[in-house]
Amino acid sequence: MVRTKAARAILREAVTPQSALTTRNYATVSPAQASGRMHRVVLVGGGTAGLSVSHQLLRSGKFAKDDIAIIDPATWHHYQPGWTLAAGGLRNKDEFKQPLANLIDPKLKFYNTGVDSFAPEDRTVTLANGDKVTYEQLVVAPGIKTDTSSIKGLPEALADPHAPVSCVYTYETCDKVANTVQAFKKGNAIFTQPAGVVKCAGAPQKVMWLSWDYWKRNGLYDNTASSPIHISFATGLPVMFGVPKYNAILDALRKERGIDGLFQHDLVSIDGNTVTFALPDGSKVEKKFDFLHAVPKMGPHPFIKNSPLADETGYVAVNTNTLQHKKYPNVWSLGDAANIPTSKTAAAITAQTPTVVQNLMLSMENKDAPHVYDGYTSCPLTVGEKKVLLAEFKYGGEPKETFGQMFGIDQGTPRRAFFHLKKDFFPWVYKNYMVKGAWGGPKGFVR
Ligand code: UQ1
Repeated sequence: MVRTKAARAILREAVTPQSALTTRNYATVSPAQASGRMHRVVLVGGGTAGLSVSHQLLRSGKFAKDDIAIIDPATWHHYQPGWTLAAGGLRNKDEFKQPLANLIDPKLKFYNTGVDSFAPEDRTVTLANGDKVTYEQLVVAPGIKTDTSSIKGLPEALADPHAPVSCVYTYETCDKVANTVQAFKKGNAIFTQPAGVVKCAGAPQKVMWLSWDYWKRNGLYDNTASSPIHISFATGLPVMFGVPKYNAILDALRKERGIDGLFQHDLVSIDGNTVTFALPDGSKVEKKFDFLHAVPKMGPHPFIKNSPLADETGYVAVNTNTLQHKKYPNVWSLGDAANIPTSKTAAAITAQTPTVVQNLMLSMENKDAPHVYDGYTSCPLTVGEKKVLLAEFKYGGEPKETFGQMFGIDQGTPRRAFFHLKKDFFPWVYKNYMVKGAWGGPKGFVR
């Protein structure tokens, strides 16, 4: 049966529960309809979450060309977990970079531009160029912003090729980590982690462990105070890691390796070779450094924070189990921008994607049997010596170990096999399967 696009839209309208949200009058054609900028599903963000969800929706076979649209201003898509490997000198950062347009199936409409604002009552997104796009279902997954200017002096220090200051969290600076590590021979090395939200909360210490490994292999560090290099981990948090099981192991490793723990030290500024930390009692403390790995504050993009979709934290207000918006039932959010109390990682996206995909489709069919996300996330912690501690946990900081369940092994023990998963398998499966909607994380390949 041949149906026109308009007829399909009207049919859909009749069967879509969200049609009750807004009564649309087909006698008055909106600018979005007139220009064809009307889609069944609109995704804001073509990152790990946006690509996984859009391609899994497409794989369901229930969507026609241009039914689904992605809005993203980026030219490049980066596999950010790869940046730790670049920082450790294990891989080249350009191996993890691809043109975003190449990763988007031609059946998806791609708006290669930013979002200006959301009008959820009208089911409309206004693009940066003023165009309006309407949707039946909206998926919000634009990630978060790494704000190097949140630390006074950091942007200048990062840009100065002679300053021994680097940061794993940006494409521009992740390889500077390896360069400065390799050039460093003697003095005080400080690795920081801010108080507050960061993506992949283990990355600041992964960089430290990989640097430790390099200096140790090169005879510059022997886990004692007599080494030419002295290492400190200065974190805004009271612990090494938020999950008690893994924290105990990592803190023991820190002590065994002679690394100073400066807890509840929140980096605020860099001036020459002096860093200033804020302490919980409101006082400040200064430290001298000869090498610095600095991690800035991160937070929601202003167009999310200032939108009707955000709660008071600035993140998208969703039910933490169904990932459905608390106020607008045809809006969903996953990934770094969603207000869900779990660690922000690509592994988390593997578990959040089926929840959004299944619940969104059920909602379109007016069915109600929600798929539940349990907070699963993972942090493959490179601890040096070609070993990885594969932390996997869910809401409440409770371990949920894939290989523990399968083979009865304890993932708290750093292992070589996990190092190869992190260094070789995950980048490969991400590039060849996950961005195409064909990888389900611990559940394996998607049919
Ligand atoms: C995963 O699926 C994944 O995506 C490719 C990662 O890369 C960032 C991971 O770090 C992890 C841990 C997973 C989860 C998969 C398994 C098999 C534990």
